[in-house]
Amino acid sequence: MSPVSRRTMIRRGFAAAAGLSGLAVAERIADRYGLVPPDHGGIYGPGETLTYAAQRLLTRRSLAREFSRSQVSNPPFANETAPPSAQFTRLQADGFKEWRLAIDGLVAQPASLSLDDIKRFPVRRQITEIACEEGWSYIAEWIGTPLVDVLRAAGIMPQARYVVYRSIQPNWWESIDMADALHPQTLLAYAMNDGDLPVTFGGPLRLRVPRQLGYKSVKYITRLTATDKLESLGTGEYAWYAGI
Ligand SMILES: Nc1nc2c(c(=O)[nH]1)N[C@H]1C(S)=C(S)[C@@H](COP(=O)(O)O)O[C@H]1N2
Ligand SMILES: [Mo]
Repeated sequence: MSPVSRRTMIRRGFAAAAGLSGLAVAERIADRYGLVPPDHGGIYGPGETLTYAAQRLLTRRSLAREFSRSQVSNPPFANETAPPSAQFTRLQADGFKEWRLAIDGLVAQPASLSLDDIKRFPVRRQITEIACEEGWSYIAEWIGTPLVDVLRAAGIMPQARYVVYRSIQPNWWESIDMADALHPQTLLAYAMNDGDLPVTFGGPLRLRVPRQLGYKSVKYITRLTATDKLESLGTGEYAWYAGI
């Protein structure tokens, strides 16, 4: 080996090592400030940590863009979902009177809320864009209760770090951190564009998380669980943190 190429190799080695330790340092700092996302392991892990940490430092309180009424998409574009189950059809036949949202985990008062219970909380309306990771999006007005109000009423505990939310659709769930769970734009949405939330758009109840990609806005939700650690990341095809 000639001395030159050897020096080159050493330099490259240093560069690689510096790059790696840069990531390692970033990870340590992220960890200290609670900025490590739950999918930090694996080959995309360091990248996920940097994305999440950078977004959270910059955007913990930032707002998703809201639009004017004239910008609402007509017609909106619904993603395809699996056909609702027999259980869903039964609930639908009854006008969703028996629909319940369970709230459990790290809350002082676990609860089971009907849609009417949820509608008694403060109402917030917002016109935001929902963007699918596949590239399409639409703008709609969503009407519902800020998730934060329901969590506070249930006595969310300070140890809670995430809220897991599940759909009546089997094996469909996601989770968000407290920055999104307590964020004023995160809604338990039961209405859309001045009508009830249509089933194709997640009715009777959907979590709208407008600061993240569409797959975090789970349709037909029946259960919220506050937790300090995630046993599973969710439906899981994509990154856990999908901030936009
Ligand atoms: N229960 C449930 N929620 C879901 C989905 C689903 O298939 N089932 N699809 C997700 C995805 S990938 C996207 S992009 C949005 C699409 O929302 P839309 O149907 O209102 O367009 O819903 C999300 N929520
Ligand atoms: Mo999507």
